[in-house]
Amino acid sequence: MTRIYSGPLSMFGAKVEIAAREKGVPFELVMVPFIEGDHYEPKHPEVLRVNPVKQQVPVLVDDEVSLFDSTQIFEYLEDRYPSPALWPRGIAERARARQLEQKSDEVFFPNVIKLFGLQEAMQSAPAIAACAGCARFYEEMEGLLATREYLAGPYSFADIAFYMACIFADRKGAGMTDATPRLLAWRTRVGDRPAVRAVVEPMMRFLASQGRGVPAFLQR
Ligand SMILES: N[C@@H](CCC(=O)N[C@@H](CS)C(=O)NCC(=O)O)C(=O)O
Repeated sequence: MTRIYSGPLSMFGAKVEIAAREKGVPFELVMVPFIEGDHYEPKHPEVLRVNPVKQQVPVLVDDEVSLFDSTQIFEYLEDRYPSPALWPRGIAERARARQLEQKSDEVFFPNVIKLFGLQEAMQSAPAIAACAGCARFYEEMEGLLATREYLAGPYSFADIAFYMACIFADRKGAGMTDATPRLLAWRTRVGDRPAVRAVVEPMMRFLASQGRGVPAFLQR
């Protein structure tokens, strides 16, 4: 049985869980301990075994492989469970989709990470710059959606990654607005998928149980 180690507020773990659900992979979800200050402590022994230097979730373990990093795990899931495909078919389309998935994590999301530490200083120059970085990225995605329903054409890992990043951006004060109507419609389309709801709803319940804000668009 495949095991996915994640955390109750891990956006990277949620990416992996959504992908596994989309592909119908039978898996056991192990939620690692989570403490105040949003740290995952004490580290789970399997996380330490598989990811000893970074000590981060998500981690995936099955009979054959043990992996860390959500993007690496996406690649494994696609190879191991090719259907339904979550990368487009053509080589060029796949390359573009992979780049989008990586940009979501490494171009868009770093703005959100900056905002984590600036919640009491949202009018400061670095917070304004981070929000502007998010807004620029939303505009770029809005442009892509002029000709397609999903970021890379068919629904893909790129949508999963960016949807989760958008939830955290919204929580931290850099949510999308009416300036990007196609992106708002995309968010509804992705958020309505059963695999996405199955992962996001418990995460929002966890936030609510802690008295923490749930993005307005997820308050069903
Ligand atoms: N690039 C990694 C990032 C993973 C990551 O940042 N994980 C966070 C939780 S979302 C973590 O485990 N942090 C360690 C901690 O908070 O103690 C991935 O895509 O999986």
